[in-house]
Parts: sequence; C-alpha cells; structure tokens
Amino acid sequence: MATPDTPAVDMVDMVDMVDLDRYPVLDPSLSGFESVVALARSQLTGTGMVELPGFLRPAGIEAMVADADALAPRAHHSAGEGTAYLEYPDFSLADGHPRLTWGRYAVGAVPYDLMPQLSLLRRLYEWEPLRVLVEAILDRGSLYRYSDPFGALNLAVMHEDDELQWHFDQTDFVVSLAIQTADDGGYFEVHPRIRTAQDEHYDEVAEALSGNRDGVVTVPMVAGTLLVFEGRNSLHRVSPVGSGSPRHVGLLAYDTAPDTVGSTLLRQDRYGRSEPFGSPPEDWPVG
Ligand SMILES: O=C(O)CCC(=O)C(=O)O
Ligand SMILES: [Fe+2]
Repeated sequence: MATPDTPAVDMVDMVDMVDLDRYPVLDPSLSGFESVVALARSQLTGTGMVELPGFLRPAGIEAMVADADALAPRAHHSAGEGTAYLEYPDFSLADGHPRLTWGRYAVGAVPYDLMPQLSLLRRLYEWEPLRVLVEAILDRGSLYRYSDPFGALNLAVMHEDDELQWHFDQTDFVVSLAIQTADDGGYFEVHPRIRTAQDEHYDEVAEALSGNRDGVVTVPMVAGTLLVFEGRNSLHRVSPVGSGSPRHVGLLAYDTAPDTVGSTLLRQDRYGRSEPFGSPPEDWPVG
C-alpha cells in the first residue's frame, strides 16, 4: 500500500527509481554502461541468463510494489494442463514422450491494455533507456517493444497454489522484473540449455519432467532484480506458491522484428478475451 510518504505515481521519475550509479543507462557512451553490458553478455553466453540485481533502488521497489498492488486485482486467472512445448501435441507419439507429458499451470496475468498510462511498470517498459540497455545486452540488432496490445507487458500475479509447468518459451528471450517474491515458493527454476536448436535431448527432458533436479538452477527473484532470460532451450518453471504474499513479476516483451503480435488463441487462453480495449486511462479512478 502507498503510505503518505510515498510520492504520487505521476511524480515518480524513472531516474529516481532505477539505480543509475550501478546501472548508468542514460548514456551508452559511458564506460560504466559498457561494463554492465560486457558482464551481462558474458552471463548470457554462459548460462543464457542475465541477472541485474538492484536494478531498482529501494524507493523504486516500494513504488513498484504499490503499483503492482493497484494492478493485481485486474489479473485474469487461467488454469489447466500444458506440455513443456506449449503447443497442441501429436497424440500418435509414444506414451511418456516429453511432448505428451502434461504439467499444471495456474497463473494470473494483467495485460498491457489494462495498465493505466501512469502505471510505473508501464512507464518503465516504455522508458527508452531500458529498451536501449536490453538491445545492447542481447546484441541481435534492433530491438522493438512487442506490438501485442495484451502481451507486450504483463504483470504476472501468482497466489497460493498457483504455478507454471516446466516449459520452453516460444520466444528467444524474455525480460522480467521481480517486484515481490512470494512468502513461500514461487521459485523460478531452470535447467539451463537442456536442449539445443539441433538436438531436442528428449531423454534428458523426460528425466527432468519426471522430477530429476540434477543441474537445476534456482534464480533468486529478489525484488528489484531485472532478469534477461533466453528460455527457448532452457526448460523452466515457477514452483507452486504457498500461503502469504503473492508473487508479482513484470514480464516485458520485445522482438527483433517490429509489429509482431500474438495469436488470437493465446489471447483467449491467457487473458479471456481477444479484442483489446482502446487507449487506457491516465490513471485509475480514485475511490
Ligand atoms: O513468472 C516468471 O518468472 C516467468 C514466467 C515464464 O516462464 C513465462 O511466462 O514464460
Ligand atoms: Fe517461460
């Protein structure tokens, strides 16, 4: 909750929220920017994961927590069973094949079109220095914010018993911002690079799906951490959330091509509708 000491959201500036001493993102020509990018690129090459701890300052975290608390009631909750490959499976495959192995998901998501223009999470996503930083880290040429009116930016809201099954992403990378860890569970767990573009490694994936935790890395999603994650070949999940505070994570989407959008089916599944609302209000009505 916002306290009387918390400035009104429209008064909060990104330059006060982001730790610019540690992450000097305002000027890519500074050597400080270059060293952040160099370290991040070596992490990306190594494990496919870049952690930028303390990306938000404590005051920035506090303001972002209040913003997420205001957004969270708009989350659309969906639950069901999915495979690690997030697609309609080929039922002619043998029993026990990883592509026919199901896992439970139960997650809430606030889509981009429900975020007021003054939402801090929205403003951070639309803040050009952040896009430039992610573009520099990924080093894949121009990077565009995703054009999908739902999926460009999500607040993932996970309460008790929510979880996300082991899966591979269908995009090359995702950028997430840890806003609030759950009191219990809700860990981001990863089998880094368990498959490659050339080799599905079905035996290892089958083992992992049946509970083998060899090689699992648990990413400490401490509030204020920005994570750049290549999820296409790293099997990952969010473990079940226990009782207490919900888990709040911002999911910031980009693409190397402009104007890309998600499918109608995905919209319907994840957000419960396929037609976006028009321009969001500046802020939520008070009272
Ligand atoms: O909530 C997270 O930390 C990541 C979620 C995830 O893996 C996904 O949305 O594909
Ligand atoms: Fe994922």
